[in-house]
Amino acid sequence: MATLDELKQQFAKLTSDYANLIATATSEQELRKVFADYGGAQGLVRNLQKHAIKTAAPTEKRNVGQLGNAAIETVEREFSARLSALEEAARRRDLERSVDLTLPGVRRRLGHLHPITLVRRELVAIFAELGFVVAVGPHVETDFNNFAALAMPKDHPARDMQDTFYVEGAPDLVLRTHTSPVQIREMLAHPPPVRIIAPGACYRKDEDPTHSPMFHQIEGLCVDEGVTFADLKGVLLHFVRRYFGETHRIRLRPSFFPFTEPSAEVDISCVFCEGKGCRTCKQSGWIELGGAGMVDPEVFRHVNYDAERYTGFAFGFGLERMAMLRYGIDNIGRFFDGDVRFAAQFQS
Ligand code: 2U9
Repeated sequence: MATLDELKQQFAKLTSDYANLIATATSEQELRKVFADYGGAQGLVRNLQKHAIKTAAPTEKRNVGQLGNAAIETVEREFSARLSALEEAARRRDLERSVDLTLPGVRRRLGHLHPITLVRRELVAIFAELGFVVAVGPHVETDFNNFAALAMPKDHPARDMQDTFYVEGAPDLVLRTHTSPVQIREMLAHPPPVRIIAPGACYRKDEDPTHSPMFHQIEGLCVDEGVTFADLKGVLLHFVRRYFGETHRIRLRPSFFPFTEPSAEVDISCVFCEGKGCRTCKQSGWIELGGAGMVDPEVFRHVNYDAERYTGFAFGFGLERMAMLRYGIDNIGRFFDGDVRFAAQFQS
């Protein structure tokens, strides 16, 4: 049996070895291993304490136990202190290698609105000032809404003018070839007066520098008692002046559409040469913008409107064409190839 002094020295030797080991431990894992070896339930300090108590004289057991407890307390206190020091060092290392808080932040790149969206919003705002309300409809339409109600029955030659996408296995369904079916839906749902503007995507089997199989139109329709061709001219002129500038003029040339009578092509004074004559307008001073006309009474019959009492005008523009003229874009494909550098140029 060792004396109390000898035991004191043995505990002191263990805690001193322990202190040296934890001072050189460089990771939490290493530190915990040293702690377990000395201060753990099966560690050197506790084993010595257990053995000393077992072999001590009954009157010494209490003193021997206290010596062991003091050594264990030292081991635990030094473990906590060293653990905090290691954590603090790791935090400081992290801070040093991460962000320099004095540097300016990285500016996030924002997305851009597509030029077609910009044009659509601007046109809708101009027509809203004149009391036109936006109407929308599905892109997959019935034969009736897309053709028949617009005075284009099955055998009508006008259907050959449009190369239509049909829905496979559903001969009565098509991808709408214009936004006119939106107006048909609106008239079937509401009695006159109506004053609506229908912007949206349309589909035709066309593809070249000025045509895309998916494109966008904006069509307007105004039906009431006493609506005249003069009202149509006034609305078109107001729109052109607001959108392209006060100095622009319009010209209406006789044309034909199955759903309007009379019908007209709408030209504007050339946006590039202001009507003087240039390559784009082929020296004519005029550029074609879209079509317009008075709604054919045949259309009114299909939507159960009284064609004796009501008259109406309608017009249609291509949004891509409008954007090409406004921004000087020469190829319609640019709108659809998804290049953000293209869209970024038109942000207002
Ligand atoms: C109803 C009745 C009549 C809409 C009209 C046009 C003339 C027209 C196209 C020209 C090429 C648009 O730019 S484009 O893609 N449109 O020429 N559209 S009158 O007439 C309607 C519409 C709806 C019920």
